[in-house]
Amino acid sequence: VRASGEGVRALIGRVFVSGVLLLERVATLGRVVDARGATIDEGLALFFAAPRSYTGEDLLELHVHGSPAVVRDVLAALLEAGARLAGPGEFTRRAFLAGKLDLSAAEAVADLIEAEHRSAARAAAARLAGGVATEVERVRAEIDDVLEALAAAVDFPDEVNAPERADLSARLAGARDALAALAKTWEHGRLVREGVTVAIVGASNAGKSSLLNALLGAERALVSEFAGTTRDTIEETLALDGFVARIVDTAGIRRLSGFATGAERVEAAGIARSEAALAQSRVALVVVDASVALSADAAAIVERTRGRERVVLYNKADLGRAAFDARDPWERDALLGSAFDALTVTALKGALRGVVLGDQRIDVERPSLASARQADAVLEARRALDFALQTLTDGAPIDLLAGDLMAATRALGQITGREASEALLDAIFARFCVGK
Ligand SMILES: Nc1nc2c(ncn2[C@@H]2O[C@H](COP(=O)(O)OP(=O)(O)O)[C@@H](O)[C@H]2O)c(=O)[nH]1
Ligand SMILES: [Mg+2]
Repeated sequence: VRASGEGVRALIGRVFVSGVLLLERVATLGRVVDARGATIDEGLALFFAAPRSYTGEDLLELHVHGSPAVVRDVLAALLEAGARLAGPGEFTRRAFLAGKLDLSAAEAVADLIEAEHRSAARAAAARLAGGVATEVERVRAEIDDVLEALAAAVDFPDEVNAPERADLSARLAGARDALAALAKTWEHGRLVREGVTVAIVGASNAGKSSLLNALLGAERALVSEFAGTTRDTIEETLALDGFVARIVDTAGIRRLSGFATGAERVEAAGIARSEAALAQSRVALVVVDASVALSADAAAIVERTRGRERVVLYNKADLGRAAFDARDPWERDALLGSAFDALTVTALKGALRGVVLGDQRIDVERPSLASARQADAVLEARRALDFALQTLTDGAPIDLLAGDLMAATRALGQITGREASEALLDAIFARFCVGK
């Protein structure tokens, strides 16, 4: 439980009792007490004096036993002693206001808390180290330099030579390209953070559930020789060298006749969920039984997923390859293999990576933009630079550049928080949970 702000020193006297003096930055054993002095718990107190704390303010941490009841009582004691509950992200917000973090680092804190996956955590940590802010500030400084040169030439036309147009163009184009590169990291960053949803679809009994299990290396989904074993969708997370795939196993999709029996109605509900999973996924992993002639249901799914991002696996190659050999010329890149074969599973992971990444390399250590807000700001700055560059090519007077260049620096300032509005801060810190 932590408390931050001016009243912290007074709070300590009311809620923490120890035989020894509570020194700054020294874990001290004692008792946490309520307003009547009754002991709630024994624990450690840590005091950080301003400005050397996370928030930049006086900050107290009470380390108590993890039972929710104890924590609740400790909170109650602090409230009674004069504290109030923090808003979501308020600690980090105060850290930002005290100049401890820039805004992109504060967002990285939120991502770090949310990061489910190691590579996502690494990317968040890289951003926390200030990579994005450094790059943005570099570009901003470059534009500021150009602005200064322009201002000097406009204010003192007799003493200062007007900057060379070619030189201005080169500098602004450099800044624009740096922003374009930064914008590209947004797409990558989103892959790392949010992952990609992959729906395993196909006719029943094609081996979809077997494939999910093989991909995960664990028996997650029920497999049987009876068609219709999978009724509901099952979702699991798979790390694929650089990004996370959320793999959804679905019930087999087939056309049902008009008059449905009770069992078929249950099946129809399962099929509806499969359809929804397919519609919501980015990538379709289509599984076809290769060992027998292509069924109408299998053909329909292959047909329907053509043109979207997908991987087609003709499965059960150990039993035969009739359907694979009879496949459409469109499906030249389909895979032939078996869910029981490790090489097939490796090839499949490679194919999924290929579909999602193409030949891009994801470097999770590279700082990347972390939010649509940051991406928008970069885009806005880039557009302003494009206008400025156009002005230069058109041969218009160079004092016309200033407006666009100022717009560009303003947009970039929103990323590091130099120009952040109160409303923007509210929106960002609302993402945090209370206590962070
Ligand atoms: N021989 C062989 N059998 C397989 C293969 N993949 C799945 N099966 C079997 O096919 C049946 C249906 O598999 P299942 O994964 O439940 O299919 P689903 O209905 O598409 O989920 C089970 O008996 C599996 O053991 C394979 O590559 N080779
Ligand atoms: Mg299944």
